[in-house]
Amino acid sequence: MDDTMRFTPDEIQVSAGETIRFFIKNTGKIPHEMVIGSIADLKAHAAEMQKMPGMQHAEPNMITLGPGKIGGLVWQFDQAGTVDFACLIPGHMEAGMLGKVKVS
Ligand SMILES: [Cu+2]
Repeated sequence: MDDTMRFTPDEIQVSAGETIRFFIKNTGKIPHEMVIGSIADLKAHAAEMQKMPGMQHAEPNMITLGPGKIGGLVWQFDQAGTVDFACLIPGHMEAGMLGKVKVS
């Protein structure tokens, strides 16, 4: 994750049923997060965060990392299809900070 509002890579291929451990590094100078979900859920969550700046949250589908920090996120992809992920810090997803996991 970096301050150009990008995930690298922003597209990941996995097989249905696989459990993936993501190792994530924030190489930027501001906090970023990775939240896994459908694009509809991500947008709803982003709207909530706009209303409550500085909202603290910790759920199994997400991680927030400060500048220079490294973290992990484990997620099982059960079904074939596309799962989205995004940074829900206000303005980041809108600036393009999102990606896709293609499950086949
Ligand atoms: Cu971000």
